[in-house]
Amino acid sequence: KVSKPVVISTWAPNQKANAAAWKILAANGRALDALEKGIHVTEADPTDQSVGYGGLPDRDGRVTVDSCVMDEFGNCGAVMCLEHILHPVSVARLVMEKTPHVQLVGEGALKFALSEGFEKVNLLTPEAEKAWKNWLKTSKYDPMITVEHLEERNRKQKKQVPGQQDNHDTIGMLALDMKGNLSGACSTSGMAYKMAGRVGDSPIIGAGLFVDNEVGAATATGVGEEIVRICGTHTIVEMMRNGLSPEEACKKAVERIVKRNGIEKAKNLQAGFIAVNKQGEVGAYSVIKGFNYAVQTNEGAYTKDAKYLI
Ligand code: SD4
Repeated sequence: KVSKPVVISTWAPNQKANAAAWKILAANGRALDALEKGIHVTEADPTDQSVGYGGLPDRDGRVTVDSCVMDEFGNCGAVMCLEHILHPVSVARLVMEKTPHVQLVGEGALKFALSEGFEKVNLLTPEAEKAWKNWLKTSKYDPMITVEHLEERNRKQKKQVPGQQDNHDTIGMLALDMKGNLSGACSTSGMAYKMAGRVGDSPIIGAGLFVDNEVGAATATGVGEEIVRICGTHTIVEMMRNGLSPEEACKKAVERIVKRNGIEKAKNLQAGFIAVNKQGEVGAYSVIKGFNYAVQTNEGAYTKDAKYLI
């Protein structure tokens, strides 16, 4: 039996994005339309410091955003290192729908967005600017750990570890619509205090997002470099094609990251995956404790802690 529609997002607070997507899914709308509306909620939310407005800047104080979409036909579009645009997911969609390309970066992406009528806005909130200025005091780039883990470690060490921050609230979102079609979308401001020009997994098809309408879809959050190195989401979709459940497939990708890094190093880095298959089954897995996700189905909305490997 197929459970549809279904929408799943990385991180529990993105339940609010699911709710916006659900309105479209429940009205027999297209998965891609639902995801775009859902992601808008998080992009506009100043309290999410890893996505769009309110996102933490790079080390030079610039908020640069990455986003991609992939639809049921295997079409895809992405923007990378885009500045001043509130809804990068919509620009990514237009790259897919209106250009002969799949990826636009930096200035070219901004030029395209402006030509499509997007307004130039300031994405740097006073809070994010303050956090950046505070970070400049140590300038220590340490994207490797989640707050929950850090707290646990601090409790053990009984001292503060300066310069570390929770970096992980990127929204990756997948939906199966009533017609049984799958799509996915992802949006992030990337790792806080990254080098200028740095792009992670989130706008990379096959790394931060992959959709195959015959099989399933997957998306990711966490340390993007690790996710790119194993082509995380493409790996997961291929695992599902070979018969693994979404959770088993996500676990396989996590295992590759841990194997590559070794357990000791992997203890200090987070990567989390979510997936949905053609039957509407969902699953997730992460490297370390602290990853959660939000799901909405006909049975209701819920959030859940992902299982983790180490
Ligand atoms: C990146 N994967 O740019 C993103 C970061 C992330 O929540 O997931 N933040 O590497």
